[in-house]
Amino acid sequence: VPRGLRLPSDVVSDVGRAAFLTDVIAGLSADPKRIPPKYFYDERGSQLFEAITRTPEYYPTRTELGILTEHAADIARVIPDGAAMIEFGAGALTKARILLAASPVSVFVPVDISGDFLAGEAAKLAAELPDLTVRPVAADFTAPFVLPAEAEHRPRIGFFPGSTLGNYEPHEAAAFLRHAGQIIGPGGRLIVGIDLVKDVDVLNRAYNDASGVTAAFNLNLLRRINRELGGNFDLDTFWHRAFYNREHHRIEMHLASRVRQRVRVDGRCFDFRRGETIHTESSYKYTTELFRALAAGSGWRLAETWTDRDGWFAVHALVR
Ligand code: AVI
Repeated sequence: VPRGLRLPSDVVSDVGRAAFLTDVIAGLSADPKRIPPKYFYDERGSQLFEAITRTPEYYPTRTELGILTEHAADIARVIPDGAAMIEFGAGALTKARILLAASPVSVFVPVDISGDFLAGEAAKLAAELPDLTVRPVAADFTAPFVLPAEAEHRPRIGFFPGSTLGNYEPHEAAAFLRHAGQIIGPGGRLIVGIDLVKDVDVLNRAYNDASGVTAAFNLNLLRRINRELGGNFDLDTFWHRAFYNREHHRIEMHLASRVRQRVRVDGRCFDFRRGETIHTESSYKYTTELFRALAAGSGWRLAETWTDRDGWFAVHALVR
């Protein structure tokens, strides 16, 4: 590449850095301090999240996989023949694979921001299921995006597993459900996986695993700020704090300062009191009734729910 010629990917990463910097500066200037959880997922953060899903304490991923496997045929019954399925934030397609193998879906549209990874996973899936048309879309699924022509003029079904909706503030979750409704259209369906309210000890353990992977995942955010935004966070002076907040029915993750200190990011100073935290994530838990109300307020009717034997996780079918 000639010097001075900038690749589109460089421009994209500049835009990404600018948004990250803006959000970090605004979040560290706020009281209480906070940083949006979407910034956890750089390459190392994504690997650490995968590692979390394999810890004995973190039940959501394996519980949801169990529900999808056990009830695939029942879930498939809410999917009309010849439907186009749109998965929001698709990743490795492990969960969609289970439903697609059991259902009458003709066109599958996985949507994810990391286009290269998605293209590889989509090609593997297309080879496994030759009767299925797979059309990946590399886009931010929270913003409007263009559906491939093959998904037009078909009944549409959305798929949003992983309790990702739980990482949104309730008003954001409602906005997302309305946005998904617009993409899926009248008469469409949406299958959502969401973590349930449960015993507080089970919840607290899931976000405080004994091997410290969740702590490393949380602290990696500071490492990322140091590397990408020229921060000087000393990781040894912060600790991972996660607890269930009953009033808001959410797990909160924080990074707490062990000492009184001043930190610099991109030339700006931020003061921390001893014990002061940055709120890095909320993970909302919904009873079925709470979720029914959220859906109803966003233009959806809760039609069916599948759970595991312990009632720890739910897969809901919503109808517009
Ligand atoms: C991705 N998301 C649903 C996870 C959760 O449980 O809220 C992220 C996570 N944070 C800590 N552990 C897992």
